[in-house]
Amino acid sequence: MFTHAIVRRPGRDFGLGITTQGLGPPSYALMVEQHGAYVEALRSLGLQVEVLDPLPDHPDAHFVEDAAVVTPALAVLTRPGAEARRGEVPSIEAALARHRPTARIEAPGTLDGGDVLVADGHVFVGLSGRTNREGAAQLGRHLEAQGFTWEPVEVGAGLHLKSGVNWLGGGVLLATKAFASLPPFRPYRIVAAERGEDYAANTLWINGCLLTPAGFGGTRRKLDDLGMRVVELDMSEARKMDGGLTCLSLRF
Ligand code: CIR
Repeated sequence: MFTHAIVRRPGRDFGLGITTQGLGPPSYALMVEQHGAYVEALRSLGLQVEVLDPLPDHPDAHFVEDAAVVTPALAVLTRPGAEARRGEVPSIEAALARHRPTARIEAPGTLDGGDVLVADGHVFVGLSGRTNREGAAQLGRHLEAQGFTWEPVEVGAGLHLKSGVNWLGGGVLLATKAFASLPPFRPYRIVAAERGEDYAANTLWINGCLLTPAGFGGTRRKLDDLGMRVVELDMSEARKMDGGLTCLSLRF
């Protein structure tokens, strides 16, 4: 169960962040509204949410998940794969140091939190354009020291591992068709995102409830079949910047 979340309000310059989407320029006003609804959803599920201020000159800084990996006993500060995002880490470190001892990923390692999928005691670490083998291995040593097992997973398509596969609790993963067939995920029950609904794979489990992006009816029906409460959130503006529900918070 999660008790805390750290989020950051998007800055007015958030549209200057890195993106591969080509979905057009995002609206700041709409992003603020959608971010507010996200924070309210977390609070309604019992989380104490700490809201950080926008970080000047870091338009992707509200995607706080990429700057750290938080386990029950440790916060590992990352070394984000995109150089432009490395300046986000010190302010996340300051916020997390109030809750956990900290460790860090060191050069030449790179790691984005979006590549780290915790499935109970086992952790999948995506090797992507942002996370390299060295970064994954460094994180792996921290995880092993705390009793987790872990394994690397090649991220063939998409920005991060969690762009394509997420933990729904109870041994269930939600995955795009491309991720669903990968051997590391065979031991799990897999719910496949509906064709044409890959973005819905970025669904977030919070204390037995599923937060899922609005507008993906086929996948939504499959989530309803799991018998958990499902809450849809409009993610149109974060999506334009390659972001999703998982990357907007650090949960612990
Ligand atoms: C980036 O490219 O780094 C940001 N525009 C999006 C980061 C999304 N993070 C995530 O999925 N964990």
